[in-house]
Amino acid sequence: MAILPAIHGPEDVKKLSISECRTLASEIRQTIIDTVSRQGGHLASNLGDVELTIALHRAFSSPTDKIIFDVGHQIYAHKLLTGRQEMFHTLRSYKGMSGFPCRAESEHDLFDTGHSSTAISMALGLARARDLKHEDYHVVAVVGDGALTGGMCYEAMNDAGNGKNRLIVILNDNEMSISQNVGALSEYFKHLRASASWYGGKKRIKHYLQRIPLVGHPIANLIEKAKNMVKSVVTEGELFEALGFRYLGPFDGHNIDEMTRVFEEAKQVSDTPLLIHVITKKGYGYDLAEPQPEKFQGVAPFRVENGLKRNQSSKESAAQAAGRALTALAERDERVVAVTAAMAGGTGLAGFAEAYPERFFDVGIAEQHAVRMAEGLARAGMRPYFAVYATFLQRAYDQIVHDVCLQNVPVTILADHAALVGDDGKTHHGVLSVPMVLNIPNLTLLAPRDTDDIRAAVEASIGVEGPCVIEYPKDGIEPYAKPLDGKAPEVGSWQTLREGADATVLAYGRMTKHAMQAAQLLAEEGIQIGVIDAWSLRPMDMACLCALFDKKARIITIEEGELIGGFGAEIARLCVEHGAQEPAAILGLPNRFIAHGSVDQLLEECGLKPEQIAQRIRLALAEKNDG
Ligand SMILES: Cc1ncc(C[n+]2csc(CCOP(=O)(O)OP(=O)(O)O)c2C)c(N)n1
Repeated sequence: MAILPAIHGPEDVKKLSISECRTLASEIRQTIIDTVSRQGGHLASNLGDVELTIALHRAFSSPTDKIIFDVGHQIYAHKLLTGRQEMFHTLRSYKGMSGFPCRAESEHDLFDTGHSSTAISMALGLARARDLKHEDYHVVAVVGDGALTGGMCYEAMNDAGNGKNRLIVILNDNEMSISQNVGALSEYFKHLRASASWYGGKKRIKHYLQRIPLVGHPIANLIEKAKNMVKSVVTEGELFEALGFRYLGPFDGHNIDEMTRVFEEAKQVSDTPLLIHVITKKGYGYDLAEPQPEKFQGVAPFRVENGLKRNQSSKESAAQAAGRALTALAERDERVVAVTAAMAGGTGLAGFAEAYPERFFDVGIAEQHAVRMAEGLARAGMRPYFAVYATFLQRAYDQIVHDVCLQNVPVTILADHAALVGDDGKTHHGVLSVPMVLNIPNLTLLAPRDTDDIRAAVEASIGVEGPCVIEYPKDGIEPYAKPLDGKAPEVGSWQTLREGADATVLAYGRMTKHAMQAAQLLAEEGIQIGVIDAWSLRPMDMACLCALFDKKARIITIEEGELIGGFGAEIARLCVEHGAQEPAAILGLPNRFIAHGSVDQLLEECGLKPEQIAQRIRLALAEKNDG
């Protein structure tokens, strides 16, 4: 390592020669591969934008100029160039560096982000504020071609193109979302890349840029030339031009020199928003990732020499269990169709897509559209299943309420990555999904406790003639307990896993297991705790609940979700409604954004490990006894 250690901030990048920049790029790439192979993380995207990031920091002056990376999963090079090398080895670990932009870490990260397709809106807001305040800096949004399948980008461009605010959008086009990018737009980008002007235009732009001295020319003249150059060279960007952007490109996103010059040139254009199209290769520079970048999108720690996971596990994940159950359901029922918003692999739908390609729809990063489109499918007699991470489902709240529940159509949502997700941190925890949907009329909400019950919930959902959400944490929890009555799970019916005279825990999802473990610990000291798996969160098992009320059972609720508006809060409300004794304790997650770390570490921080639960129950019962 020669150059990277001497980079303490963007100003050091500006001092480098072009050949030093190339060396820097390979050092950064090596650092990223080494670190991600130990810590896990988003590898392929981060290898793809190293040169782009260097060029950005050469041409622009962060933090005065505002550089906003859409999603934010691709900012490792940015972190390494903005004074965070020393903590880079702690990437995604508890109390270590976040894998996403994080304001607390650096003034060069403007927002804490992790969700897609928001950067252009943010950038436009900044640009408008800048212009209103008569300030002078550049605002740059870096957006991937995958993120550009998200509708918010077009809302923002439509708005931006209407005005004259100076704004630069850089389209980082690698032909990939997580997997192959989808939709008509990806075809359009293909056309832009393949067009003759990609080569011809590139040469002419280069020639043009070389001819124009950046210093000493009247700016107006320069701008006029830039305008003409763009008009004469590029006719293919008409989509962006129609939205009011001036289109430049496409350019080679691994050519630091060319990109720097294009960005310098772009800085001179002050009367219109610009879209600069650069082409990069996902996984660039790591021979295992280049041919199969989707395998190296979000990776667990792996061995650099062969790309294999360091901890091989044959355990079935929750997504796999759900995906397999859905494929089995589709075999029996031709109405079953599957929908994903660019997350087929992550949500376990790859097998379904292979088995039933014509009944599988990848809609791009478009959760709102996915839900509304699923409603259309359901209205016309199909049984759509939309598999999505719980955190991204937040996008589609109104579609769930207005388009699905109000119409009362049978759309089922498989909300994976519910509860705490671990190292992706605060933008990715799915801890709001229960409060988000628990109160929506007509909705059935199921939260199975293990992989067998995920299967059972998917099976049961076909019998639900209305909207249904099935939510589960990402880690596959192997079956560990049977209901005392031996009955299979049924919607609206809770399962008693353990009897106990001193108190009864109502829990769902992963917390059911922790409750069982806590009950075991307490049993060893003579405290008898019953555990009920309240997996059918809506409809609740009112017969079971009223029986608890009648026998004046001391109820304790436990959930790995936000407490305000959550399951425990609803049980407390029902206690009041039924004139029953209030719960002895309502345990769950605190009302704050929880950072990254292993799920275990985060649960410990929130007091939800089995030993901690046991202690909290001990205290709650002691207090009630004293009272
Ligand atoms: C609203 C939302 N849905 C889904 C995701 C999951 N996700 C993270 S990155 C990504 C692909 C982004 O593709 P692109 O913008 O082209 O960036 P690349 O990884 O190819 O560099 C997806 C689908 C997300 N972050 N936000």
